[in-house]
Amino acid sequence: MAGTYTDPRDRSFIADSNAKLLKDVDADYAALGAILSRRGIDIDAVTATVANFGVAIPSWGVGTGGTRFARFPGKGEPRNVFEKLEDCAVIHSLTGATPTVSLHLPWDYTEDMPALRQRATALGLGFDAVNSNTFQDRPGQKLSYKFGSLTHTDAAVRAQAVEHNVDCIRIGQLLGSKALTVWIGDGANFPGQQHLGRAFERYLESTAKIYAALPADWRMLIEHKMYEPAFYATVIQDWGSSLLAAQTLGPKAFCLVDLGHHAPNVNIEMIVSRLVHARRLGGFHFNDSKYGDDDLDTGSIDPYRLFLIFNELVDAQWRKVPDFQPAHMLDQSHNVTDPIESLMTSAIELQRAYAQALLVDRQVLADYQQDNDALMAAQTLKRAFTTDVQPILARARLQKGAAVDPVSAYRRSQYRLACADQRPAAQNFGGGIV
Ligand code: LRH
Ligand code: MN
Ligand code: MN
Repeated sequence: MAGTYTDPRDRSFIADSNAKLLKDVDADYAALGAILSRRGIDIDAVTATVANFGVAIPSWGVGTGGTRFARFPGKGEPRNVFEKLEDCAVIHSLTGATPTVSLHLPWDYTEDMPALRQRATALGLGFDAVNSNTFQDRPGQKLSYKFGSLTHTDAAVRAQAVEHNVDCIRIGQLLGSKALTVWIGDGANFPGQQHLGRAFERYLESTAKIYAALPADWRMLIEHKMYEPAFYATVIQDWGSSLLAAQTLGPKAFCLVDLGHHAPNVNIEMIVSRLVHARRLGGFHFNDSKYGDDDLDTGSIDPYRLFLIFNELVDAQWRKVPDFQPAHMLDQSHNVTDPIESLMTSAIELQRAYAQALLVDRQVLADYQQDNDALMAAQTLKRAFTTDVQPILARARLQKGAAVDPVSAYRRSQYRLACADQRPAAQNFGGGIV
């Protein structure tokens, strides 16, 4: 294949890549089906549910990320939002799991948003939440966010930040988006720098103005983060502040959980459970981490934690929590891998955790919990987690016309090499560092 480029989105290319794997997929699926049926589980029902799962690709994730020290650009990176969409379409064609894109403004701003929407539709993509950005100054901006945005002491800076968020809603409407994600880096680097209470009050005052501009069928997703760039106190540092804000703002405000935004060892599945209880779980930024907001590939460090989060989500579905529709989005930074490969792998890891969580026998678990049988309750979760659900994932992809082995098919297509020819290196690529 060396030197030959094939469009990885081409149906016949995907079918051809799958052809030699079909026999194994069938055999593995039948074997797992038999195991699950002994546990009283209908494998086809699990496969159908997993096939329905979708996660949004962050537009900023398809370019190589970086750290505060350096960025090592990869060859053939997208240079603008249209090229980012092309990469997102590759990811979706090969995985069948990423039908939407989450944009970041102004990084992804283009004069012709309707054209962007048209291109997305042609590629079979839609738009999930739009993200506002008041954590950095853009060229030519009137007032600086150096000392904050929505919580700045100067009302004029706050007004500018509010206006940007309202603009994001307007742009999102042009794209068919239904949610605005607000993350601010506002906070303090020194004790005493900021009045902790007043800063939060200013946040509520500013976000109330953004909230007032939300269309009836929109949600506002409030994203908390413990620290960085504010290293002493961040205004929306935890799910408590986020929930307080959401409850103060009104029924269209929800909390967004970015997995990397907590102290090490924090029990994130418990936070998820509490937000489900409060009916304010708005969505996720999925990634993985070892230390802080590492933005590593989902499931690459602690897959059991990911499973336990999905266990809470499936439990909420099982208990029929009303109006339960959290947004699933990735938020990762790829420094040493091809971003397309990382994003495909991450989407699959989410499906894996979901499939495993669907295997938990919830009634049996509830009974062990009722009887305080700690060992068997834990084993009930472990049995689901240690089941190799790969055949379910492969079959779900096949059913959607996607690739059984997305990374192999992608490499075989030589897509990145073709991009390297067609996309000479850009000088400035926005995004992916935070
Ligand atoms: C902040 C964050 C937030 C930003 C993105 C680029 O750390 O998680 O979601 O919008 O990174
Ligand atoms: Mn995030
Ligand atoms: Mn982050």
